Amino acid sequence: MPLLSRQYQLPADVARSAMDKAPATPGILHIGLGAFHRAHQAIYTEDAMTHSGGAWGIVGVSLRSREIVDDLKAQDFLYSVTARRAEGEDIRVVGSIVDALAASVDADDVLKYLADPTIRIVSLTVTEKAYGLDAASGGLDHDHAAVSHDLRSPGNPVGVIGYIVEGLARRHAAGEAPFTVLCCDNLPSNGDVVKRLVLEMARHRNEQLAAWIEREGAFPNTMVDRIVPAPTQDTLDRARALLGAEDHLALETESFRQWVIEDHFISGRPAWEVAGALFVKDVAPYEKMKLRLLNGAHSLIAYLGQLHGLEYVRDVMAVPQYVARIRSHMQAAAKTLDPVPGIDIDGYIDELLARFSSPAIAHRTAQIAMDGTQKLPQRIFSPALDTLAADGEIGSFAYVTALWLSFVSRQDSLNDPRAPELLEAALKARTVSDPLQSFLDVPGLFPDALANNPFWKKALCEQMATIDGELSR
Ligand code: CS2
Repeated sequence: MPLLSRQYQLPADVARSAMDKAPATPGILHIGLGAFHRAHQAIYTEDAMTHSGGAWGIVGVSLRSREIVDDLKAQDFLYSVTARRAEGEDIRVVGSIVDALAASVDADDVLKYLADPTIRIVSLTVTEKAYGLDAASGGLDHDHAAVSHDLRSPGNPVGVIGYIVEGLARRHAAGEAPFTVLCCDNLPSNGDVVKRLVLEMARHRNEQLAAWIEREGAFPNTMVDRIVPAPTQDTLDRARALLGAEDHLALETESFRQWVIEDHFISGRPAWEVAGALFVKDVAPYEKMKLRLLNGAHSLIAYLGQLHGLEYVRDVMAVPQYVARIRSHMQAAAKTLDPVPGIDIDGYIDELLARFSSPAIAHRTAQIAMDGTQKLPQRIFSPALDTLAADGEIGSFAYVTALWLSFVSRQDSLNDPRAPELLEAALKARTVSDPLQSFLDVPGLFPDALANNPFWKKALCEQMATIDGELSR
């Protein structure tokens, strides 16, 4: 079986715009080569270049995995994305990535690209936990391994913030303009968050660098959305059948995609709007809506699924009583939102329920259940605090949190950067008269305003009892 490459003759029914042109000149360096970027921004960028031109080829950097970089190189940086719907599927080959580097072995090349003024945008999808954000202070977490390394050794960074600061420092020293930093992770005010971390690390090196970044830099906020399950052997098998070639990087996704971006770029940007991106002055209402409705409901679905032995999101959506609960959770979360220009929230909720239910998408509840400590603050705790402040009904937020704690309590190992503390709290909870308190006592697990709120604790206790009842039935 041939490997997907520029030489390979694709079957006539596979969209191949990428392969008919020479690779674009690099203009973007993207850190985080996971499935989401390749099925979202890489496609918007390719479509923007196809319609409006521009030298916006993507240099992909992987901070951890070398395998993905080796696979991209072996396939001339090409890979396929299949958008799956109940009624059918569309496969296309994407070619907007033009180079790939593994930071663990190519650090010097990554830094050379970052210093090169032809790179005008540095975009990021590294997951919530990679930033080294201290949720309580909003600043850098000095205990985060990459943060503490990069504060000590700024010239040889290993973490995402360290790379950005070193790249900007080189631009500053050379008298060049900074690059725009475009965060595409599911964090509220993601651009503002990254800006604060970058400024803090830059200030640690020298005040002038920080002042220059603050004055000249740009960190637009964004809201990104596309459900992209981690690829499986089935994904690869189906791509092989459609392509007639091996594609070790094949992805499957839903056909829906959305991207809302603040239009603040220092040295231009691709015409992403021609590919459907929405440029706005203020992303905050869109971001809040997406994090609290889509991602919040996703966490609810994930822990329900994990506790009830349901492997995929669509399996949870096949149980009517769960769907009712998911809808009512989204309705509770919707009460905490600001008006979102151009969006009817009830319609948005219906659309989310349809997306989650799609039989064509195999999205593992285990995938979403990972990293709860990094996800629940913006998805569940923030709307819970807003609801408490408005004297509203917090039961649903307490229910999701109680599901998460029940899930944690039933695991021997966890995929979460705070796994040791969580597992220790779970162990302690088994032996004390007030089990919930062992979780509430873990420093920074909940915002103080929640951990110390008697109504929250009472609601959590009630929901824990409800869940124990549900699980013993
Ligand atoms: C999911 C997200 O894994 C998760 O936590 O909630 O990855 C979700 O699929 C995307 O944000 C959808 O845009």
